[in-house]
Amino acid sequence: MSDSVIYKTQGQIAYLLLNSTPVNGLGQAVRQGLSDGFAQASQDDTIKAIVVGSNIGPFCGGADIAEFSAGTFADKPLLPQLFNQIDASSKPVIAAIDGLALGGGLELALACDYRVATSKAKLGLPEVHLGILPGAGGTQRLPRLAGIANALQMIVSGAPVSAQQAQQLGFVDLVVKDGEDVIAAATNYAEQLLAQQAPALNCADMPVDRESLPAEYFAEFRKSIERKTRGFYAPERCIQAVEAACVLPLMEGLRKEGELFLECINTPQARAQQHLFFAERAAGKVPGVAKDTQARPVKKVAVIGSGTMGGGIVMNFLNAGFDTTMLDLNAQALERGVGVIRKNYEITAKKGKLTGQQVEQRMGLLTTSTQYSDIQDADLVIEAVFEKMDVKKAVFKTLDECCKPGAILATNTSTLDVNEIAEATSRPQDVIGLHFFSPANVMRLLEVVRAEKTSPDVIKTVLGCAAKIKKLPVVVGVCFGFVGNRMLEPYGREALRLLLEGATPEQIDRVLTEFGFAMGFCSMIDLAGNDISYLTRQAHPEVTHGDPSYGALVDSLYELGHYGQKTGCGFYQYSGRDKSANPDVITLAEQAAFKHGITRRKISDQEVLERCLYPLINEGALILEEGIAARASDCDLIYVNGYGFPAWRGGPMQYANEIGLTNVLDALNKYKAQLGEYGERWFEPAPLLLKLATEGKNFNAV
Ligand code: 3H9
Repeated sequence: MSDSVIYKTQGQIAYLLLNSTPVNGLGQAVRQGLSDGFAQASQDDTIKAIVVGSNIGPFCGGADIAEFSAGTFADKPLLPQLFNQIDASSKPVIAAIDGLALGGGLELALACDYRVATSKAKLGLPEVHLGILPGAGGTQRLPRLAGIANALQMIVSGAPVSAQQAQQLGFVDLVVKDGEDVIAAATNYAEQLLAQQAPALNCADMPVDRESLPAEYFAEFRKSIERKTRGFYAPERCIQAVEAACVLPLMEGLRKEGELFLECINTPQARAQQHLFFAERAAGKVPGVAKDTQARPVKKVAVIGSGTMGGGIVMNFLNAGFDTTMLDLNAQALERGVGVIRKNYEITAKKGKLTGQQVEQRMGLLTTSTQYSDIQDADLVIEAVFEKMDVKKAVFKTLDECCKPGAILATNTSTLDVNEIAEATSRPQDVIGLHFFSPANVMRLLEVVRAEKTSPDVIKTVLGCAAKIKKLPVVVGVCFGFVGNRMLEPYGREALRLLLEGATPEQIDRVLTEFGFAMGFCSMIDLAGNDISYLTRQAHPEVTHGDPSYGALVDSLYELGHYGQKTGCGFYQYSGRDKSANPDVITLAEQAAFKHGITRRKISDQEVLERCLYPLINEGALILEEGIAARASDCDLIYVNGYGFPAWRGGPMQYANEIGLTNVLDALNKYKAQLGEYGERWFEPAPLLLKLATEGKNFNAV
């Protein structure tokens, strides 16, 4: 037997203990070990019951995800068949679950006859987040054990439940205290079963109760998730599998589940979502930050600035239980800021997502101040003041004077040079950028900007804090716009230029939302306010490389006071929640086109898509080459989590990998030739893109 599963016996009980770090992924060796151990226990007449547990702590994190792209998930023994054998066992099989039972891990437990879990265990079927469905019996066994509605909810949301919830839902038999030896508890349970001569159970004998649900149940469920799952392939296949469980005997349902699983596993979506899974893990490994780097302790946090951004940042830390001081030199603004935070919490409480007591607890962690001397003992200070270099430098100079040695001084700048800010202090090694995305208490992405002198332990510390406040930190280097906004620049440039060449805001937004973006570029600018982009362009003329053309239309909108939603007019006109075309946009576009010598023409949807996306990808390649991002998958995480890029496409770089870098390269060259001087200026392929495409490689090779 392989070392991946330990087989041992004690009296009448055999133990199969998964033994594969880090999470007992069900790779081929583990499957083989389970299969061999199960066969041995089944054939041994002295064995009357079998306990399946873990030798390393957590029960099981499911199938080995790396095997999907490698294709080895199809190497025998296959998980579904193995679990069918366990389900059909004539001897009672008891799962002993500590920590987690996810995906194939829960499916293994469901194939057992009884389940004992510790109170801290989490049980779930997260396959939908990997672009697939539970393919080893989960969609057929869970509805039988927990009921259709509960099973459907768990499978389509992918969200785990606690052991206590699982017990209420009917698929855990006994919950023992956290810290109790779960194998010993399962052994006791097995002994009781044997004493009672309790039978081995088979899911095939369990009915599925479809009648208690209304006839239109599935149709309504589909409607309820429509918006959230737009564009995703797997959720509908999950539903179809559960529908099959309602009408088919177990073995036929399992066959149907297998078919649907195979339909999902070979899709670009499955590859994209699995790419994102590994991308998140890779982002935590930062070049130059050794694994054993000691983090600095962080207990007290201070945020400078009480505006929308400052308030949102404060809420993150209050939510995570940090003592937090919000500092603003303007007492009135400070009071307003506190009011906004309280109001936000009260709205959440009204929705039933927080209790009144929790609101007070969080507010109780907040102190306010108008004096820098009050934050001298803060471990982490985050500045969120006006986006102007002089203002930021003055703040950092003051922080340098008042903060204790070793305090981490972070700036929330989205555009300014963090090296320059760091140099305003006598301790640049303690300075770092923490670029939160708006709304800061909601958005998961956090660009962690590593300046030239930022020390590794500062990076390690902020990564730890980010995890505590439930953010996804991605470490990037210093350049204008860092990774996210720098890649956004060419994307926006092309959208604006296309308006001059003949596209409409409606066409651009439709093409981008059909591609899967949460919002089209024009709607996004209207939401953020084009005054912001105007002011940024004014402050950083270098970004336009002396090209006055593409900003011309949006500048005219700005000059007319049409800032977007906040003024009721921008690329669109707004009346309450209704949005309609702004007829002036075409006239302004025609005037700007005339002024800049641009011939207007009919623009195809394909051109809109290629011209918006490919320069963004090309910028990503430049960013990689310059070392601003450590890996292409970091750019993908930033786009999916901060810019509404469809997760089912895996991010822009993964999308390029999927469609082929040669196609991106050819299209860039085509537009370079086709668009005259403008094309020459903006469509030069990045050397890295050229190199990889020529070598037949993709961005994962970097
Ligand atoms: C499935 O089961 C399909 C079946 O229905 C049907 C099949 C036919 N595979 O996240 P962490 C690695 S699909 C491979 O940092 P944590 C991870 O990459 C599967 N590797 O730790 C990392 O490696 P590294 C359904 C895996 O404590 C290391 O373990 N299951 C897997 O924060 C530590 O991971 C899921 O979707 C895996 N299944 O969180 C669960 N799981 O150190 C996916 C982990 O080299 N996993 N690794 O970077 C998770 O959600 C979290 O990893 C978990 C631990 C909660 C388990």
